[in-house]
This record gives sequence, structure tokens and C-alpha cells, in this order.
Amino acid sequence: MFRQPLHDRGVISRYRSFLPVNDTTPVVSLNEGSTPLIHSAKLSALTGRGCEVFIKYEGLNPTGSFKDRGMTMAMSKAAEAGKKAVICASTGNTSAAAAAYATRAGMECVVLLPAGKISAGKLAQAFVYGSKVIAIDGNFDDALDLVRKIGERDDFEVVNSINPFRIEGQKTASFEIIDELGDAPDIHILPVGNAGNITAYWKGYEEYAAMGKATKKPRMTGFQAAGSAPIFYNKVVEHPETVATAIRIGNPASWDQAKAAIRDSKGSIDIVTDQEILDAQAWLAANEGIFIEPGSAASVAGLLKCLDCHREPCATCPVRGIPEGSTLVLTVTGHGLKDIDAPLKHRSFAPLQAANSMEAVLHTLGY
Ligand code: AN7
Repeated sequence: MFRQPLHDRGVISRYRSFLPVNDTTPVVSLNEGSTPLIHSAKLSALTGRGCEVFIKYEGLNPTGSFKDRGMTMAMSKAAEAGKKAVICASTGNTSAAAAAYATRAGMECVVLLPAGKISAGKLAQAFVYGSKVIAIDGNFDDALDLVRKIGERDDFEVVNSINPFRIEGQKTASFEIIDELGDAPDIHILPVGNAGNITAYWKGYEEYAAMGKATKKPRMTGFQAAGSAPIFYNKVVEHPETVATAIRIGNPASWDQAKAAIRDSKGSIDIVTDQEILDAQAWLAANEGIFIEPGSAASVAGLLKCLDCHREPCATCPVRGIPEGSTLVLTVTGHGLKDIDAPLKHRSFAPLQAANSMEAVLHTLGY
């Protein structure tokens, strides 16, 4: 029986022929990808009409988010080019991935973060993986502007998703979904921030379909946080705000590509409120045992919103009017443990109190 070498199990190894690498590219990997595609019986039932809903759980990547898929490519190509240092702006997950993969590659990593707007878990990751962390007095969009300028120098390779190799790596998520389902889904729902991921997924779906590996392509359906929804409102948001700090972005780098993906796939873009995001996060954890961060919950919140919607007809709705038996995939992009403050702040989770005895514990439980 063929066994893949232990040291070579990431997305570059799995999808080498679909990626811009060659035999001399040093592969920088943490065995990312191959994340679970989990069937949700409850969401399927809620959707009705024999539809099947699957959750692509990207929080199970090595640094806890989908960013690892793009980072293995960006870092491998930076290593191939002989770069010694990388830089990125981040709402927290890109910086976590960049920090880990740069360490793996033996490179220096500099991350620019919006001060005070990064979850503690993600900030801790940037530090413990050994990157240089700079908090700027501005938001993510300001940080990305700075990174673009610094990237014009030769010293640093930019590893934000304006680096095309990031998109290449991230498109492998679509390949995995098609490989597992045997075809593309009818609808793909995902959160949108800087819009690199929706761009990458669409690229993956298009490429696999062009190669005959899928008979169809899904409608790409993005959800932004209501306070940070530039694509939905078709206008830069100067001061984006949302509890979902991962997608607190007012001027997405891949804006045009995201619009093209939505247009070409007959998809849509819509918004969800912070309350809908937090409710969806709680719902998925309590109903399906999947704990995701608030930014990720935008996709689940979006589906729940559409199922509950009574606007008729609703131009942006990805769900109503879909044919019976459709397949939906929701990407949930980051692990819930990344940001435990958000759910703890918005709901009280005080433990029941009991004395240190079996009788007291049973009594507290009402037995
Ligand atoms: C959990 O880390 O932009 O639309 O700097 O962390 O591809 O930007 C994170 C984005 C969704 C949005 N879910 O993806 C960053 C950053 C989570 C995220 C998104 C992000 P894009």
C-alpha cells in the first residue's frame, strides 16, 4: 500500500500539479488542509426540500484558520525567491499563520496589527511563534496600506492575499470539497473580509470544473458583518466596526475579484448583524458541536437569516427558490478558541456552585 511520506502531507503535496511549484521549490508546510467536511443534519433539515448542508471546518488547520492554506504557498515561494523576511497586516489570523510558517521557513516575520482590535488568542500566536508585532494606531485597512508601501522595498515579501500565491494555496479548499462530494456543491456560503477567500474558492471551483472534475460550479454567496460591509454597500467603510474582528475590514484588497466571482457564479453578497453572528456561533456550538470564531459564524448566520427571511422576493437570497436536493457548503474559517472573549462577553457562562462532595454535586444537579 502506498503511504504518503510523513513529512509531506500539506496542500502543496496533495495538489502539486494544480499549483505554481516545481521540483526546486522548498515546501514550507505544517501539513495544513484536508480539513473535515462535516454534514449538518440539523441545518439540512432546517433548509428543507431534501437539501444537504455541509460545514467545511477550517479551524482545524495547524494555526486554527484557513490562512494556513495560502501561507504554505506564499512562504514556499518566498523561500524559493531567497527572501529572508516577510511582512503582513492582519486582523489576527493571517499574522498567526505568517508567524508560524515564517518560523518554519527560518525567516523573520513582521506583523502590523490594528491596536486593541485583535483577539487575545491571535495576538498570543503572533508572539509565541516568534514574530515582531507592531500595533498601529489605525485599522486593518491602514495597516495594509503601510504594508503595501513597505513591500515596495526589497527587504520584505508581503504575505497578505495581495500576494497571488496566497490565493493559489487557498483555492485547494474547493478541490477538497469536490474530491469529497464527487462534484461541486450548488451553493457555497462564506464570510467575506478582505475578500481573498471568496476569490480563491471561485478560482478553485472554476479550475476543477474546467478540468472535468466537476459538472457544475456553485453560486458564491458571501456574508459581511453589517458594520463592515463595503462590498454590500458598494462603498468604502472608513470606520468598520463589528464583534467579528477577523472581518473588520472597510476596503477589501480583492474587492473587484470578489464582485467578479459573485457575478460570474450568479451568487450574492449580504450582511449579518453582530447579534446574528453571535447567535449563529452559539447555535453551531450547541447544536452541532462545532465551535467557531465570530468571523466564521457570518456564513452560518447568513444561512439562518435566509431561512428565516420573509422578504419576497429577495434579490440577494441564496437559499429561497433553490432546487430540491441542492447541496450547500458553508466554510467556517477559524476555530472558536481563537477568540473566547467574544462569546464570554456577550453571554454569562457562570458555572453552578457545589461543595466538594458527590451528594452536593448531585443535589446541585437536581438528583
Ligand atoms: C476567521 O487575518 O483578513 O475575505 O488579516 O480571519 O479572505 O479576508 C482575516 C480574514 C474570514 C475573511 N474568517 O477572509 C486577517 C484577515 C476569518 C478571518 C476572514 C478572515 P477574507
